[in-house]
Order: sequence, then structure tokens, then C-alpha cells
Amino acid sequence: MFRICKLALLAIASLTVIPVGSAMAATLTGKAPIVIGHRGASGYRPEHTLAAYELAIEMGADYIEPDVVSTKDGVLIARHENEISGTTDVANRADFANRKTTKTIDGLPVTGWFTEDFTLAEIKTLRAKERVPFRDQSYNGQFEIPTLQEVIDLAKRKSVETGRTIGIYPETKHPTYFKSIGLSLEEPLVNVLKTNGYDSPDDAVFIQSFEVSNLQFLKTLTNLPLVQLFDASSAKPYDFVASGDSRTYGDLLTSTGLAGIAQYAKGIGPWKRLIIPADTVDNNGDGKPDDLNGDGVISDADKPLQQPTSLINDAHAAGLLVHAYTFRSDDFFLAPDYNGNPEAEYEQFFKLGVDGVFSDFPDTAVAVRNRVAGEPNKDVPEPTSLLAFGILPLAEILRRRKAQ
Ligand SMILES: [Ca+2]
Ligand SMILES: [Ca+2]
Ligand SMILES: [Ca+2]
Repeated sequence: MFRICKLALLAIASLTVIPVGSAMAATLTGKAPIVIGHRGASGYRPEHTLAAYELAIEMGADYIEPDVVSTKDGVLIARHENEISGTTDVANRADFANRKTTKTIDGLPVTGWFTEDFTLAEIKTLRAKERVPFRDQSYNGQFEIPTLQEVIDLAKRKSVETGRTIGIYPETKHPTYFKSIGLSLEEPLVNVLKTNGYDSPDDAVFIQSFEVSNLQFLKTLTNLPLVQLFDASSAKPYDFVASGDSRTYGDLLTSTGLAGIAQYAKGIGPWKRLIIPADTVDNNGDGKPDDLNGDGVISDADKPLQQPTSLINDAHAAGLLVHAYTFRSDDFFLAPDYNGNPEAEYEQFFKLGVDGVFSDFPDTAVAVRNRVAGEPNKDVPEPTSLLAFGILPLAEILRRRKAQ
């Protein structure tokens, strides 16, 4: 009992870390931040399906995010990995049993079924399933794997239906690997986009990658804005690993690194922990991370937040947009400081001046964005009303949260 009280007190104390009462920082452009439906509304439907993207649009997402990999016949399809047993029913297909194999992807052994070993016609016989075990499994087996073209068709159709411009935000997955097997992603990606009329810096398209050299190559192929993704500081872009470049993502976060990125990219897509770090605690002194929510596993829910870094300001100083990932409402993924309220997390990041968020739950992201940071098609809130948000006492904020 005493220990629970102690943890509760610590949790309350850590709340003061959240700058919910701080004044609102500006985005790079002064416009309201964008909401990107991460793999679609993937908190509600199996990721990277037309159903997931359509729901994201209906929930108000400004952009939908297809990750792209290649089929054997060179068609770009929407999947988070080229190994597809985690998100499709391929493992249950006796006719494809002999396609199971082990490959080295980005330096690591991966066993399963790979998109580059299937034609598009074969891929189309598979059905998507939910990856995350604690999310809704009732849609498993219903949806096809969409091509990039089908995702674009959906965005265009929904733009007409809704009267909003629905943007697309494709990510090249494992670009060095796909190049190594003769199926490079960049040319077909640019070709599909150009065929659909996307080639201007003002088009509602961002192309993103965790690698550096393929973005620099894309810069020579297209005028569309590019976004450099960032993994944890100690990790390295895989093209750097492959070429013997020893720099890490942390090295690219310096002012010199960011200035270099601004030569080819319009923005960065950092892991949100590069903006607000979090880590486990050992308050009971047993030498192991404390399981703060007592669910038997250590997850984001057991990592209290720390003070924000200067990354948003640093990126803005280099002229770069900041689109942070990934925002998820599930308790498993939510820092303890938010007390189970995902709205508090969006509010914190919007007040720090983030230019966009990748969200699995775009309905919540859009609601908080519209309330806290203004709506994209309306004027940005007056500074005086922002100040009112800024001086709202913590107790009042907590009271309002309870009332929700
Ligand atoms: Ca992605
Ligand atoms: Ca402990
Ligand atoms: Ca836990």
C-alpha cells in the first residue's frame, strides 16, 4: 500500500514536467499543424488498407500515409515491411508455403514471406490482418493489400467528396535493400506520382525516408517536398551502415546536421522521444525498471516524461518542418504522465510548435488540433486567446480532463 502511494505521488509530481500550462509556440509557417493518418486510421482498422485510409480521411486527417514496398513485378504496394506475415494471412496459404524463407534485411536476418517474391496478382489474393494483438481483430480477412495507385485514387476521390485536399505521405521502406535486388523504389514512386499530377513543391505530398542517400537522389527526380525521418539518436540510417559512414541520427540532429538536411528536405520526421524524452524509473530500488501500471510488461506506459529538448526550435531555425511520430491512444503506448488521456499528449506537442503529427487515431488528433492549435482552413488563433490557454492553471486543466 505504501509503495502504491509513493508511486502515485511520484506520478503526480512528474505531471509538473508537462508544459500544458505553457504558452503556445509557433509552427514553422504559422499555419495550423497537420494530422497524418499513420498507416491510415490504423488504431481502428488493419493498417495500410483502403478501409484504414478512408476512415482516417473521414476522421479529418489532412494526409494519409502509405509505406511503400515493391512486388516481384515492380509495382509499389502499401505495407510497412516487405515481410508480410505480421499483417496478412500469407502464413495460412498452403499454396505459398514454399515461399517462406530467411533473408538479410538492413543487416538483420528476417524469416517469412516477402513482397518481392510475389507478383501483384498473387499479392491481391492475400487479405490483411491486424498486427497489434490488443486492437480490434474483427476486420481480419476482409481487405486487400492496396497498390500506391489505389491509395492515390482514394485520396483524389475523397478530396472531391469532402471538398478538402487529401494529401498523401508515402514512405520508401528499405530503399537500400530494394535497390540491391534490382527493384529500387525511387523511380517507380516518382513515376506514379507524376502520372497522377504530383510534381510541384506546393502539391499535397511529402515523401519520407529513414535513409539519407535515397532522399538526396529523390531530390534530383522530383520537386515534391521530402522529409528526413529520424530514429533514436544512437541508431544509424541503413544507407550509412552500408556505405561505412559512421554517423548516427544523433549526429544529424546537430545544427550542422540539420543545415545539411535542409539542403534536400523540407522537413524532418522525428521519433517523438527526440522531442520529449522518456525513460523507465527504478523508484523501488530493485535494480529493474518499475512496472508503473502493473500490467506485467515494461512499455511506454512505464516511462515518465522528461524535459523537452530544443529539437523543434533547432529544426525551425534551419527552416525545417517537424512532423513527429507516432501518436497512439492505447494505454500500452501512452506515457504515465498523461493519466490515460491521449488528448494531453497532442496538446503538449502542439504547444511546443510541432508542424504535424503521425497518428494511429486521427479523430483524437484532429479534435485536439482544432481546439488547441486552430483549424487549417481558418485563421490561426489570436495571440490573446493563446495566452488564455497558457495561463490556465493546472488544477483547472485536470478538472476539465476529469469531466470529459
Ligand atoms: Ca511509415
Ligand atoms: Ca524497480
Ligand atoms: Ca507496464
